[in-house]
Amino acid sequence: MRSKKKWGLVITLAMVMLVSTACNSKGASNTDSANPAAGEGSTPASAKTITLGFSQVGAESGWRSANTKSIQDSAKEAGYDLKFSDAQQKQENQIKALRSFIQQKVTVIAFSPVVESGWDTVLKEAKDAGIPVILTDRAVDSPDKSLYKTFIGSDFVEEGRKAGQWLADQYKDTQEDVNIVELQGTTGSAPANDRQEGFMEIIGSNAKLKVIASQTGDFTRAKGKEVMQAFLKAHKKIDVLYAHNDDMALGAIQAIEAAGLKPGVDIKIISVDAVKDGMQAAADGKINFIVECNPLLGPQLMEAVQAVVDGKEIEARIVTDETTFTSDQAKEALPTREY
Ligand code: GYE
Repeated sequence: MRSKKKWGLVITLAMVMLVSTACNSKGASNTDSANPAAGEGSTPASAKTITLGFSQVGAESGWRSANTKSIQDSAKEAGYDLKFSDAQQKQENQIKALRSFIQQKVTVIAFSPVVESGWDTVLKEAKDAGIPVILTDRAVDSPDKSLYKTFIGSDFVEEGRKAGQWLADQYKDTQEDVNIVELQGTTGSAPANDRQEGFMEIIGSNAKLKVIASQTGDFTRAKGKEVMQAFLKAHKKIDVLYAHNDDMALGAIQAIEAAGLKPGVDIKIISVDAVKDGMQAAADGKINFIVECNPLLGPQLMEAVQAVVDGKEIEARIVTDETTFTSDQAKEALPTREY
């Protein structure tokens, strides 16, 4: 009995020693492989938690809410530590947010610039601090392309062209003037500038298509409604409304109905985005044509962040795929629409 016990103790001790050596060596090799730069006393960013500082424009539209959710969900899925900041549509707030990200030494900064101009100084500060910047959704007009790694987002000029093309096709045989009013997005923003440019480029070839009034509705429903009310007061004959986003079109629809007119019939409506509420209005025949603008940029952004951190080559421009919807197509697409 005694000797059996003794041998048992010896075996147990031997096993404990074996296991602990195995653990130690495993632990050591783990550390080494996870941190190839350990000997040099620094950990590469890819082995640490990536901190992503994201400065969002605001919460002005259905598009923006879907975009924010996409970024938050994808960052979580990628395991990144997301520092999210809402600029409430003010450039000064975005500049403050970017400076605070620089101070916090985040791994990567991404942002959707509210307007196109005025970014060079702060972008230079990020570059000097060695923090890579990725633009999403909206572009900047900085001539120095080395200030950011890539720009992920839609081709807004093309969106404007698609809107113009639909209109040009509808009225190609018109003998009468077609009076168009335009609700522009936020003044100075890339989508407002570009959606106007693309639209004018196409309709410019038919002299009957006339933009009789054009004003900003700041991409919001409330402003869209207010400006449309003013348009209706000032102009007797309005044939078409071109709104740079669904939310402004939805606000304008309220103003048109309040004036005793039928949206989609008395006044044809074209808008951009194709968010659920816009698609519903299209399915109801109140919006005649929507150009899609995809807000689900989160997965592409996280891929780009990883590539930048890993030091991989990255395309300077990543364009999102988009389509268009007539009323019938909107009706068909609505039940499976994600946002
Ligand atoms: O179309 C609008 C939003 O920048 C593409 O911003 C975005 C635009 C979008 O407020 O609804």
